[in-house]
Amino acid sequence: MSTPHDAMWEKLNIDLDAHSGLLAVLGKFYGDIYLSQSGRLKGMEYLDFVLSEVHGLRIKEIQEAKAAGKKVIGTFCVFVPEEIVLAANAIQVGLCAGAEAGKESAEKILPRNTCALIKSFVGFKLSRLCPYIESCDLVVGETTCDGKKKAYEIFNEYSPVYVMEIPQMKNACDRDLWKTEVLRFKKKVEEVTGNEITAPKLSEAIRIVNNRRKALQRLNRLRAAIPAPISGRDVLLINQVSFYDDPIRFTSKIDELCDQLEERVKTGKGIAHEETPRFMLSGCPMAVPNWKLPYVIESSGAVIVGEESCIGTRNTRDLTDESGTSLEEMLEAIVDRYMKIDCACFTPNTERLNNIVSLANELKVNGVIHYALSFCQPYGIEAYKVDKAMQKATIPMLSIETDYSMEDVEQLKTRVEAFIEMVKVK
Ligand code: BJ8
Repeated sequence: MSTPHDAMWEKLNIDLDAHSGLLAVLGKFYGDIYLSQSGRLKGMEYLDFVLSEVHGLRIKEIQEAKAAGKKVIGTFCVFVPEEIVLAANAIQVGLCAGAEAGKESAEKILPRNTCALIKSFVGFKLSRLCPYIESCDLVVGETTCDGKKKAYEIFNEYSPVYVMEIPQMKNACDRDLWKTEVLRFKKKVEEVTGNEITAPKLSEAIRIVNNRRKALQRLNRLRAAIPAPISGRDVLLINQVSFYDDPIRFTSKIDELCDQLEERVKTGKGIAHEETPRFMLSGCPMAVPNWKLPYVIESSGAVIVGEESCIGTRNTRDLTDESGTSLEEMLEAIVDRYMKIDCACFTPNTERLNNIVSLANELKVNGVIHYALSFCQPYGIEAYKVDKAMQKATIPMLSIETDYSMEDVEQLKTRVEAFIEMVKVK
């Protein structure tokens, strides 16, 4: 079926037939998982709209910005400092990698036992399915896990990738390395955009990105109410959309939604009964449209009240210090803020264990569901330490390993239902 956006997609070298198949599946999936919910806030209509136009109006807006001279920078990791990109008057988009589409092409060149997120971004590129990737003037990779690091070398044959080196420990020399990388990235962004990053521009960019984090922090505080006033699926969607929507517009929409949420909390109303088991998700990021596990959990009689993940609190918990006035001070603040990220690629990673325990206690959860993508070594192996920390804190934990396929939905449902029964008895 042709759409008003076909000409734009064609210009971006998108495979129109495969792409239309992808959008049809996405639309059906969204209807079943999101639109079927009852008691959603009015403010979620904005998110429904953004998602319905995910490859349409937002791409059109990006193309118009490009025509006016702006550059687009695509990223796969929350380590890439968006403040620097915005300060150079460019647009940053988080490239999603949350679907199986393109898996067959990816498996022709990647080992089958590669994590689904990596197969997804390689598959999207090889199958010409993602208008965001095709809109990028620069794609930024990073040396977090080995799978990503090596996959970027292959991705680079199809589309140039600039790779940032991410430290793996948190000693003084690691901070020095990270500072060097932040400065190298600043130089690269200035080169690509042709715009110099000045102190006033960086200060404004820090404020914009912090404001979005503050709106998401407010959302997280409000959703912690008992009974839960918003579903975990909806909050996950909001976090996912934050990676590619315009940051100023997104922040104002989320602030509006939070006003509605505040009203709901005052009335003591929830989307689930107050006795409903409250779970926190912890682990790998869930990129659009990876909604499988949240759907399984919430359709089994529990509610998700927090996500310890990069598409969740790991990305919104820390603000960049806004007190610096010189460029040097602001860059130091950025270096410090990003060094706080507790990705499982770090060793040791006790910060993450402490953060999970304190978040689980703050949210008054009945249990933590640890989520690792199959073949993800950092999160899969760290699950053992998380489990020990949860035992010490006497918080029940269920460890799940899965991918983007739908084959294990019934099996997941059985395990989640058993976990719900277990926490109810406790
Ligand atoms: S800061 S979590 S966004 S790296 S799931 S590709 S780790 S094998 S995504 Fe991540 Fe940055 Fe860390 Fe966050 Fe590798 Fe694991 Fe796959 Fe992963």
